[in-house]
Amino acid sequence: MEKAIIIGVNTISESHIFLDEIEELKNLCLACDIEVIDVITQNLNDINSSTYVGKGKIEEIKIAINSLDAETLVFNDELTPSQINNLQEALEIAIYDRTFIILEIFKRRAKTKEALMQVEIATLKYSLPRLMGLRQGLSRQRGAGGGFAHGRGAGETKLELDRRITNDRIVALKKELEAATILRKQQRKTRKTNNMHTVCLVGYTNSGKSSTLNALLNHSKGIKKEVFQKDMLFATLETSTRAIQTETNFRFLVTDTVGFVNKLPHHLVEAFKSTLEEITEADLIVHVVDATNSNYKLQIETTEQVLQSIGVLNIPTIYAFNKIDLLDEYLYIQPQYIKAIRISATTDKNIDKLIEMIQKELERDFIEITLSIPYKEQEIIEFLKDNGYVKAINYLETRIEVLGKLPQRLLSKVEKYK
Ligand SMILES: Nc1nc2c(ncn2[C@@H]2O[C@H](COP(=O)(O)OP(=O)(O)OP(=O)(O)O)[C@@H](O)[C@H]2O)c(=O)[nH]1
Ligand SMILES: [Mg+2]
Repeated sequence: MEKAIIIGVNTISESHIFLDEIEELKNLCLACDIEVIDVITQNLNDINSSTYVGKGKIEEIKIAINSLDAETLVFNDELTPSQINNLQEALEIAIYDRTFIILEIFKRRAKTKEALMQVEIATLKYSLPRLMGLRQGLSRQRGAGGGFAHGRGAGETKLELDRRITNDRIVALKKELEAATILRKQQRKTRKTNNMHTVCLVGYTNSGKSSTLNALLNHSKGIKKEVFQKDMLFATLETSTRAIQTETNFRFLVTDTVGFVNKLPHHLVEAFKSTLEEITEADLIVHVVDATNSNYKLQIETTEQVLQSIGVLNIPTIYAFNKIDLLDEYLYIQPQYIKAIRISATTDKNIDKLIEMIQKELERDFIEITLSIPYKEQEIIEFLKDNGYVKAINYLETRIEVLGKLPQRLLSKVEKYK
């Protein structure tokens, strides 16, 4: 593993948040096979615009690099191109920042063509203004830092060429991605015309979104294809949608989405917009929270900020405080989380209640009806299934009696069978 020192500037007054952020960065590093051998921090009112840390700190870092045999530095914030250049000049070592690490993890996790394209666009956009600094870093650091593909060689003309190639590649990728986006939109439209309600699972990375979807599937009738869940950051990069059918035949779709993280690179959010767009069209959001994390409130805020930035507004939200099996004490939930539930996706605790809550939310405008349908008009039952749901069917001698629910706006369509 590559040996690295983390460098962080603490500009926040609440220092425990800063320390947790560093802890998180360590995990992010680990996810790209980087071993953190030391952490050097500095308290400053503002980040130094030319060298990130203060001048004096540079000397301390130099000594640490030499005495610990560090191969790279990982900075806790996104560095500007000039900061990278200046630091490279002063320290002569490969330099990564938080953004680069997150991009690298996404790159390693991406499997579908769409995700691969999205990550590549984000990475290229991030490296475009930084080609110079990153190139120096890697050419001086031959061998170490391999695996991170950036331009090699030196010289102005080569740099210009790299810039042009990068730009062309971004344009080509965007075009290709657009085609994939159109397909995704069409799929969503089909679902909409089927009138199935969609629920989106959102939340901080590793909070248990995929596990929650699997737990919901466990309570569902019919086909069950589980999604990938794992104790690692950004296990899910692709959204996947599953249909859930409850005991009472209520059906809805649940979409598992990519997790968020503190300081999620804006290029990534931008590149994943087409994937994340799905959330903007959800009827209901289930915000999965890792209740065992001491910073869960901050994680909720981070998630909500990202949601806002992609245009998710005013969608009813249920907060699912997950992993309560690991808590010794009863979890107190602040009243600001109006609709909330304590769950455990792995022990199945309260998953049935969560389904009830989801159903209640989605059914807000549903009215219960009893219909008496002649046998020759039984296709109306399909209509009922597609647009609402059927709780019970009773086949009588001349007619079919159906108990079900339908959205208020569609009641007129079945008026004559009432
Ligand atoms: N003890 C316990 N562990 C859980 C619970 N829910 C999820 N986990 C574990 O938490 C880890 C992350 O779960 P995932 O479902 O993959 O989390 P995610 O939110 O989908 O994560 P990303 O896709 O990486 O954003 C896994 O190791 C799960 O087994 C729970 O209720 N209790
Ligand atoms: Mg997941």
